[in-house]
Amino acid sequence: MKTILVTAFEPFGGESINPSWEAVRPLQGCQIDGAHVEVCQLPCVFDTSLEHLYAAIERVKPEVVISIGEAGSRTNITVERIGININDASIPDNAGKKPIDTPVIINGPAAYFSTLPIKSIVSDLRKSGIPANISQTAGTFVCNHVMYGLLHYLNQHYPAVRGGFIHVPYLPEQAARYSDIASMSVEVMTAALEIAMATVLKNAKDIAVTGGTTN
Ligand code: PCA
Repeated sequence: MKTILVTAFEPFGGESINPSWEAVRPLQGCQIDGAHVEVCQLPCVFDTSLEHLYAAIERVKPEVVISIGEAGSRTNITVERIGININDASIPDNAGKKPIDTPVIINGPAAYFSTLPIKSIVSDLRKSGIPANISQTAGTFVCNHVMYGLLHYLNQHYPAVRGGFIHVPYLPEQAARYSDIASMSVEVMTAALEIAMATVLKNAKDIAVTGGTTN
């Protein structure tokens, strides 16, 4: 049986909740189209997050790895296209580290593309009534760090394993502190991740759509 590893983050930046973990937690042990789902929470800390991620990959030996994080300013589910080899933090991580312009991996390539069928995922989410889009940047904080580190590790050690990153927006209770910020319920986020996993399992290759469909 195939196994999908889904990771999410602990709260960060003074928040008491991280929507990525709230959405991922219910998926532990569930089956998606005959595949088994294992979930893992990562610390929001540079380098330590990757140590936890690599340990989970070695423990679970997954066929697919999808990492999830919070992007509070975004309006919908965003499927990341690319992870870049840079750490450039504007706030401290949960260990107080605030790297500026350091590489994720010394002497690593500039970037890695997601190996998930990103446009198929966006297309399937939209068909299911869930707002979604491709994102061209995962930022330069711990989420990009984990996306780049994940894709580097898979490239080096498990080239047949597919991986990528999806950002989720705020939960309604987080957005309620502001006057005009988008949010999404945890149930919709979890459903979106179930759809994304099913899409990955049934699409070895991505669909070729461009323009208004997914951008
Ligand atoms: N979001 C942050 C790090 C952890 C998280 O959930 C980010 O987008 O980098």
